[in-house]
Amino acid sequence: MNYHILTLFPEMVTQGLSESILGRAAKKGLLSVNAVNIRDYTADRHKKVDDYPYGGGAGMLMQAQPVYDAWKTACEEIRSRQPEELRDKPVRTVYVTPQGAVFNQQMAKEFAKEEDLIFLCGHYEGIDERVLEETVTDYVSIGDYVLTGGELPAMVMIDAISRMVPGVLANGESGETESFEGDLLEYPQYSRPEEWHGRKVPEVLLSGHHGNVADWRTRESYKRTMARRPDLWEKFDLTQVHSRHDKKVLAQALEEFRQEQGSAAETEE
Ligand code: 6GU
Repeated sequence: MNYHILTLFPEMVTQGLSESILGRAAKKGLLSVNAVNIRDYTADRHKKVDDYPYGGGAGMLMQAQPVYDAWKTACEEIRSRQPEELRDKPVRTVYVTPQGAVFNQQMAKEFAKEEDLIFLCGHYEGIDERVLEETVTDYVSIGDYVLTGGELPAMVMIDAISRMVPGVLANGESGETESFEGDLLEYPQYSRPEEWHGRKVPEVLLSGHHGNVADWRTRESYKRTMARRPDLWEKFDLTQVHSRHDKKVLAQALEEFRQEQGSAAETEE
């Protein structure tokens, strides 16, 4: 995966993506991060990249020319490496904006299939609409709140996309979280010591009984999702629970959830 990030703050992006798992993946050649400074492409002799919006209003807009020339240069570099049959396919260009579709795990998986991705990061009050019309294929947000620029959201998306690229996660780690892929929350986990601040690790995890451990984890995932993310639980497809055994585990989780809700309500009284 080759990322091309068009930004006024290239160091922010390169610094943020050079550590930990993504840094290791870059060293292995599984991904590359090409941060392009939009200011390097301005035709203005004072290196200006912004101007006032027509019609008035607060703030400044990024101008079309430098954005377009930075994008075109990235596209040409990508095209020069592509086989001829891909030349007609537009280069996937993501504009990170709170006005986009909200990013999720499914989108991370889809983007991970691309060989190259361009991220366009806005600043100030936005970017001249005309250059967006000519370059952007995907408008994507990371949630319903407003940030000062597109760099952090681009980094968030790049992190989520990269862990879905084969080989980026170490052996044993998997981008595919169990069989559910973001439908359910993860179960709680424990490491040594067996007792800490008077709190014991659940007995079943010390039992060595793999079947019971798996069932306990499934129940905890169900219960945690019911308690913390009722919106996710409502969408959870119960028809994917097939066997008699799996249905029993689900029924136990529902029962335990009801009991635990009951006792939590009592404590509040
Ligand atoms: Cl993608 N960009 C900006 N500037 N703010 C955001 C966002 C993106 N997603 C949520 N807030």
